[in-house]
Amino acid sequence: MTTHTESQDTTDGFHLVLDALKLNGIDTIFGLPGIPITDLTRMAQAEGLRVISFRHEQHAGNAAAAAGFLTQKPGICLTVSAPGFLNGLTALANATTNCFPMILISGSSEREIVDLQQGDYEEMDQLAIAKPLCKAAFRVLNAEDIGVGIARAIRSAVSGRPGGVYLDLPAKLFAQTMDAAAGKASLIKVVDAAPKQIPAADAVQRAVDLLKGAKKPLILLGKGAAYAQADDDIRALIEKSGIPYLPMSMAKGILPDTHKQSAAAARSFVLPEADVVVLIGARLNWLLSHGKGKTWGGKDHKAWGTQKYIQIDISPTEADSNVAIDAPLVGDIGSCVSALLASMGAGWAKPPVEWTNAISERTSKNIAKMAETLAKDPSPMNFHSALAVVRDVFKEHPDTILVNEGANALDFTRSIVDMYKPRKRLDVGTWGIMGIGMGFSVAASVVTGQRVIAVEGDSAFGFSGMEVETICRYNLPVCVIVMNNNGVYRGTDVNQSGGTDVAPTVFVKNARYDKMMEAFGGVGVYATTPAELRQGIDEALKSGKPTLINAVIDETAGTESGRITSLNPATTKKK
Ligand code: FYN
Ligand code: ADP
Ligand code: MG
Repeated sequence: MTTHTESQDTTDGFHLVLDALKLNGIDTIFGLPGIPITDLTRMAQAEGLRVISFRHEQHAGNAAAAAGFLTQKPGICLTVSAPGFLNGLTALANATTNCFPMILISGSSEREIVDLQQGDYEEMDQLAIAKPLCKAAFRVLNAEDIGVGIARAIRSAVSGRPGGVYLDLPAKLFAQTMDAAAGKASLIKVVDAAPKQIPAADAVQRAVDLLKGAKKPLILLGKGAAYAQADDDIRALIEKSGIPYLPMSMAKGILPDTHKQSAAAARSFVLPEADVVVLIGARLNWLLSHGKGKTWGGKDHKAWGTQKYIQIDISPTEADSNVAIDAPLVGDIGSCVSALLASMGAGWAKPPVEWTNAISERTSKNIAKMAETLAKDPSPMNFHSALAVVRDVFKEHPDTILVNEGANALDFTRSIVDMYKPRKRLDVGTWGIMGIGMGFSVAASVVTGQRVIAVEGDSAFGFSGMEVETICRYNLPVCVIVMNNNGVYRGTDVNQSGGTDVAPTVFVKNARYDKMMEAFGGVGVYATTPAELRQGIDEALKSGKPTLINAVIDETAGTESGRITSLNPATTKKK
């Protein structure tokens, strides 16, 4: 390890980077040591930062992204040059897509050699590669600019629409020295990193006027609404207005999913029927069928083309990205929602009971149907009977954080497992990415101190499975449930050529994922019944020990691509 041998009056790049992070309230770094940042990780730990070291940079990056979502502070991911940087880049791009604030800091090799392409160790023009995939990218070449570099990275990550920022730190920078007092003076403590953005009064009035005339209003809550931490005002808006609401997956729990105004169980009814839709931190992207097509009633529907939208978003260019937005409300969600509340005034008329009763009727019917399915106890266990257990656990332990990925494991969990508190559900987000499981779980337990349950498809788990070692190493209270149905989507596919290789979607049958956790000192549980699953979860929650429950699911259970089968291109060739 490089020791700080210079006189006390001198500092260096290593220390300036750490001091700048600490000055700005950063207390945790997710990363993976190696050239040229190994010493930086050691020194960070020595200087009192928590360093969570991973087995692959992508998971460190995902952890940083989840930390950013949960705390509104940029999560930091630290990697080595070229390959390590590229491994982290997927997480950075995903964070940007999801509007999660994070900073990927990568060491890089010498500019002089990189720019002349002379073949340096891990040579790559990382800055140029990162740029199109993130919100902002910066490189610091001189120690005296480290303060500015970190300040710009922090502001870029959290202000306006949050996102991923890349910070390139060439190896030479770390060893540069400068006078300690001048170094200290060069650091910047960022003031008001994510300034409030107050919506214009006329925009608020336009929205209120539109809402006033609505016969079938609907509020759509997205994960931007969860990120904003404006829970009380959002709840007040919904309850005061009496408007039914539909949460996107990571907005579940802003209000408890059991709230009587939740229209979650009547999704396919409310979307085409609503006349005024209020989007709060939700984009009209593929997850909402771009505001068009069958989900919204299709061209034959009586409401087609007559629906009006109010969109609350911090990004002024989000409006009209898919359909015309009649009343855009640009600002931070907290400010916009409280402005709406204030403008609605006293005596706001609740929506017509024909509308709310019709929703309640559908909701009750679907919930009753779901209850019937969940009450069944088939052998072998299927997604429903396993998730009925998880549903009960969350009801009893609402502070637990749920991490969720897979196809069927994702889709079933989303509609079966109710969330009761905000920001307790972390999932595959805007891209439907696989591989966030263990990184998100690590971050969630590290930054909140809460227990985490990760419901993972067996395929999804494979992307980050090696990080169970990380979970064990830091002794984190994470309980991973692998929904094991022997394959991608399910385990019954056959090789259409008749050859000896198994089909591309099929895994080793009856794989013992539980033994992976045992290999590193955690608890492995093999569960074939809901009772065994329940017992495994209860013990994990009680002990807080790293646990992996291999939940053996019927291998015929599961649909290809879960609920998004329609996104598979149709073959033009007759089978
Ligand atoms: C929801 N529903 C319920 C409940 N909650 N029924 C009973 N009780 C409860 N609590 C109903 C709801 O009304 C829907 O029925 C159905 O259950 C599913 O609800 P969901 O999940 O909200 O709706 P849907 O149609 O699946 O949402 C579309 C979507 C979603 C695109 C937003 O599928 C999604 O987030 N998908 C992410 C997929 C993904 O990223 N996959 C990873 C890649 S997998 P109906 O109203 O009858 O429709 C690679 O292959
Ligand atoms: P979901 O997938 O859950 O619908 P999206 O990720 O599509 O959510 O949408 C989140 C939206 O929230 C983005 O358009 C983003 O600009 C917006 N957003 C994020 N944070 C804030 C905030 N603090 N205030 C206002 N809008 C925000
Ligand atoms: Mg599977």
